[in-house]
Amino acid sequence: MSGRNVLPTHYSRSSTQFPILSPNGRSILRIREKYLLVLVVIVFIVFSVIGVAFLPELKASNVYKYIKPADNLGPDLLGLVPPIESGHALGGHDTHTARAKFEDAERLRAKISQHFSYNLSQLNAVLPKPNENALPQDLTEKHEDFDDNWKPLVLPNGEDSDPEVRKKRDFIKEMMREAWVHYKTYAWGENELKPISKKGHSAGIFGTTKLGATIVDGLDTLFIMGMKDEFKEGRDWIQQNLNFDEINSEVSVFETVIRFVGGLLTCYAFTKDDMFLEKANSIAARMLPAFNTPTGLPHALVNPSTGSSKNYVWASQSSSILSEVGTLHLEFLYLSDITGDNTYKDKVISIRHRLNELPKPHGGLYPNYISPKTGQFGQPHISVGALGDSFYEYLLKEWIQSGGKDMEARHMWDEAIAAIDKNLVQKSRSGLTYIAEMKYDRLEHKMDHLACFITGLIALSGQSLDAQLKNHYLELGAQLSHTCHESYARTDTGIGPESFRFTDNIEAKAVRPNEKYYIQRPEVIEGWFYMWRLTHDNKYRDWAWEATQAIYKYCRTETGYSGIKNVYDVNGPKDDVQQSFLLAETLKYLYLIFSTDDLVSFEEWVFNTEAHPLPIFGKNPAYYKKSLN
Ligand code: DMJ
Repeated sequence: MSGRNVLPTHYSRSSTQFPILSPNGRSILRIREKYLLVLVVIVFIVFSVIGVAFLPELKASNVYKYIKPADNLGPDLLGLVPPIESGHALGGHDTHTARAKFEDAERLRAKISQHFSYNLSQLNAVLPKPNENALPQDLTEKHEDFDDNWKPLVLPNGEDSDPEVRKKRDFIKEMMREAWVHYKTYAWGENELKPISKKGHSAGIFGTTKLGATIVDGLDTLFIMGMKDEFKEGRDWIQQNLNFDEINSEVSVFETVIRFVGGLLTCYAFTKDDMFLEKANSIAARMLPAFNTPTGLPHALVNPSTGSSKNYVWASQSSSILSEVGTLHLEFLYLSDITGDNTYKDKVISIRHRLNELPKPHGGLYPNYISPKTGQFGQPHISVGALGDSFYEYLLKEWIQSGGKDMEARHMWDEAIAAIDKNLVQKSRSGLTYIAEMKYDRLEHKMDHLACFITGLIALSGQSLDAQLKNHYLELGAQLSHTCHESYARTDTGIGPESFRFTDNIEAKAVRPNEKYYIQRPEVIEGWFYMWRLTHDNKYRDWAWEATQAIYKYCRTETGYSGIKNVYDVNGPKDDVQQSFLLAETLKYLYLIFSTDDLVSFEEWVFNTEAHPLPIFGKNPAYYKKSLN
């Protein structure tokens, strides 16, 4: 068949009827019409280009700006339509018209609701477009209310009105006192205590020097608990002894920042004692050589005295670790903002921009390894537990710390949580919700104790979203908290293991011998702390109390607290280490669960990953600018 007969005959009209094509496919437009048509097309193209390029409301970058007001459109519109009951009030000479008017209004209201209910909730979840300039160069400059006249903090006592709750809180305070006294007796100035051997202990992360890690890490907890004498002896030790300048062994940049710099900054914010700020500043300065890499992504270890730095030999391809490069921000931002020295802030903001710009698996997941040479992700291992955890944590907390201004951080958090929710959140056979890990796109059905921190933060982040997402994240946080509790409840000691798995036969239980230990980690309790503050559901206090008793029963020795090697064995061996984060985090979160919410309130404070509360910009007078001498 020839082309001539392919087209149906109705295309073969006379020219007077504006034919487009002749049966042989050739144009039969008249020359004048052709010009006219071409002109119309050109005008259309020119206007489109001008519109997109120059009219602000058509710019792609402004779509967010217009989505945001749009999220109020429905409620605003509905607000303009008075409720039907108001029709009665109109009455008067034209009740009938008024009634009809309000019936119309009611129909409109119903229609809008029906039409918008889904879309509105989606739009409400869309936050303004992240913008690199969204984080002001210096937050404190924009703050007019707070100045050097802020007063050292007088903490509320936080006592609950219920005497039973007060008793439990006192019990936890007594555990803190014991941990402190035994450390003081047997290991004062050492990093940690070996409670059974009755001597000092130092993990590799602290190098070979005695840095008093337990003192620095535990000090703000003493302050919160009102243990003034102990606080004073710790403060004096720091003043006289804490000095990183001469340390000639490698220390962990991440651990130093979260425990030492973080702990000192909190003590400064609590007390306004310049000594704390000066120490924090000089220790942070000793970490800076680790950032001298081709990309500015820091190495894991630095020698504070020589400035040489390197990564762990065990890290895949000598990479840096996601949770380590991504968990310096709260401390460095606060330090820069209050001292006016932007060195620290520039480093961490540049890390975050870099991570933000990288293509991410599944649209918002971040592999655990990243090369400081190339800035590219390494092995595609993804985890909300070990190696990944606090990177995610700090995205949300940076946004909180900035008083809601740091939209880049918020956007990255929202994207990450959506991707975690979609790709990693799983249900076990019996319906337990958990977060799996991912390796080369395959799920590993294991959840670390470390990952349980995220339960509360997911719920917390939903608070600023629309009702649908708020409920979803609150529910997800609650379900995950429940699973983390199950990992405790399904052991013989009532304490949860380092990691737990989900198989056809096992749920929320450790499988391998090297997953069964407990080293006084806080994350499960930390999750309950957030859930308690958000819901005031007593089950979180009940769970926290069960955990307190279990830790007391199985970790306590005559001379301090120890980790245990097997949570499924009530007579199992102890590991003979009292971790500094027992004092910094675990006992602090427990104590706060049994306190009123105004003791270190969420309005003014954001907890760093080591549970050191840092001030929130614009909300807390301790976020102000100060010049160091
Ligand atoms: C702490 O040092 C911090 O919570 C860190 O983010 C993770 N590991 C320990 C406690 O488990």
